[in-house]
Amino acid sequence: MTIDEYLKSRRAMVEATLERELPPADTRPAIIHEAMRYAVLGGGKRIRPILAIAAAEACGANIEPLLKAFSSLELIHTYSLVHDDLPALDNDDLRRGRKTTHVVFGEAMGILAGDALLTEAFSWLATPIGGVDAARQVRAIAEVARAVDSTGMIGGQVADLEATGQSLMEGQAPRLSTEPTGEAPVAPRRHLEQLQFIHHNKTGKLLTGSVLLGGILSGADDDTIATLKRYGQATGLAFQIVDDLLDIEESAATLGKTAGKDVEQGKLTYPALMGVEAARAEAGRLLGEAVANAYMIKGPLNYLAAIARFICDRRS
Ligand code: GRG
Repeated sequence: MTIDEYLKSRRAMVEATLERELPPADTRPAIIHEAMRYAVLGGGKRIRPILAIAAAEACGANIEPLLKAFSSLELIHTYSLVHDDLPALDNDDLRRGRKTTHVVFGEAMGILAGDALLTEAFSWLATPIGGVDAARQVRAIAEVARAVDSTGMIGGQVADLEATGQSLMEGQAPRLSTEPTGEAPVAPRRHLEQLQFIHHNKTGKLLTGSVLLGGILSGADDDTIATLKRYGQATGLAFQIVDDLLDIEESAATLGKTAGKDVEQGKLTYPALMGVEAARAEAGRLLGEAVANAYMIKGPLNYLAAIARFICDRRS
């Protein structure tokens, strides 16, 4: 199976699970369930559940009974997108090639749909799974919770807001290496550290948590979990650097979301701090690290390396 066939088939499993398990749109009160379904079932690469599936398969698990737990990752991810697009945060009206949830359903419903998706996710995670003992499942749930709490994804988002405000206040909006001088910017050490903290927490922890969810629910041993964690961290950081590069290089039509926003908002990003070429090189180095760790897992079906490559080569 090629990586494209693999991604297509696993994405179909996730889509079917989301479609089946989300409350029907006419569940009372209908508007919140319509908004939840609109937000979740509107496209998206489904990378996080696919990473969990791939980790579980690399560990030799039968993924069928685990699909509901894995698909909960997409609910968490979608909630973060819905809230990030709200007027108080990014104030965006385009996501996954469609109007954002709050634009269609109103701001209050955007807030509540995000809240409901996060809660629904933990309900899916806590649903008993045949063949998985309760202690292992509790450990997996705690891992996902830590990935997105105030020391994880939310902490990363807060640090991002602080950094954006700070660079604007100091009149230090990062300078791009694509400016006419062609010179690569010199990244102050403080900014690089801050940027690593933001990316590690805001994006990296949920991606790593997805891989760990797959490993833990499969009953992987501690060494394998540690390898999966290194794979997830390298892949997660590479994912965000590529996202930063795509924001500069691609159009809104290709991305399905507003392009060029990072520069407009004076955001701390890898290309802004170190230049496009150095950012691309760093993504390549991280890809190497991810692939090396992926190959250390000797399961029967291992697409982890191919997924890391897909993440680095993607155009949206
Ligand atoms: C809870 C408000 C709030 C924010 C948390 C994750 C996050 C922080 C905000 C979402 C917006 C953002 C730019 C996140 C960075 C991670 C990222 C590149 C998300 C896009 O993920 P993809 O490419 O999107 O997997 P699709 O649409 O394919 O699911």
